[in-house]
Amino acid sequence: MNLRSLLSRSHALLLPGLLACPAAYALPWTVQLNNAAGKPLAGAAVAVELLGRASKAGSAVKSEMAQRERQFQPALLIVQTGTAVSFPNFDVVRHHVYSFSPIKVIDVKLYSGTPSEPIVFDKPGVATLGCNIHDRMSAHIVVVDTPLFAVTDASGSARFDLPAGEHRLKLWHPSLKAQTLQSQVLVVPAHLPVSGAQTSLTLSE
Ligand SMILES: [Cu+2]
Repeated sequence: MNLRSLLSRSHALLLPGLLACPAAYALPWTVQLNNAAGKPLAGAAVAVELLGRASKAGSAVKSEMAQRERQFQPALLIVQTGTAVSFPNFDVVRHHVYSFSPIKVIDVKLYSGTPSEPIVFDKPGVATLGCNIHDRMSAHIVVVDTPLFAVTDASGSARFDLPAGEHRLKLWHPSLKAQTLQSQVLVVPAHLPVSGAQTSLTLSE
């Protein structure tokens, strides 16, 4: 047998083994969130720390919390710990953005355009933003120790591609009074249907 046929034979032998053991592959996993009344919970922050391990963003990671038509956009921003967030003001009026939250105290006095220095969110948790000029302006920045995060859609779901393992799921929604994320174990088994799987959870105080 020459080398070529040996290789193709071993590939043919290996391939079924790989297909039967998909643990090394990330597969679709849906997190479905409901509120205490059993209704889909849209606009919730969902993050997955792979194998429960925290990971911080590199120094080049950036994000943005804009102000348009006297509102923060988005109302809920999720970033990985270490992300530099800029606060561009697209309105003709000036804003004065503040946060008294323990993870990040902010006081960007009256400004137009984009403040030159972004703000680095270096601790995990939730920061509540307001504007000193426009009382109804409010937004949250959720800071998580993982690059795997999403906001739940109108059906209350967030989708991830996850490898097998015991991961940590972090959850938060503005309706929660606590400014800390809820945390629980998420076990993705080694053998999954290729179509993936779903976890349904209720998020309440
Ligand atoms: Cu304002």
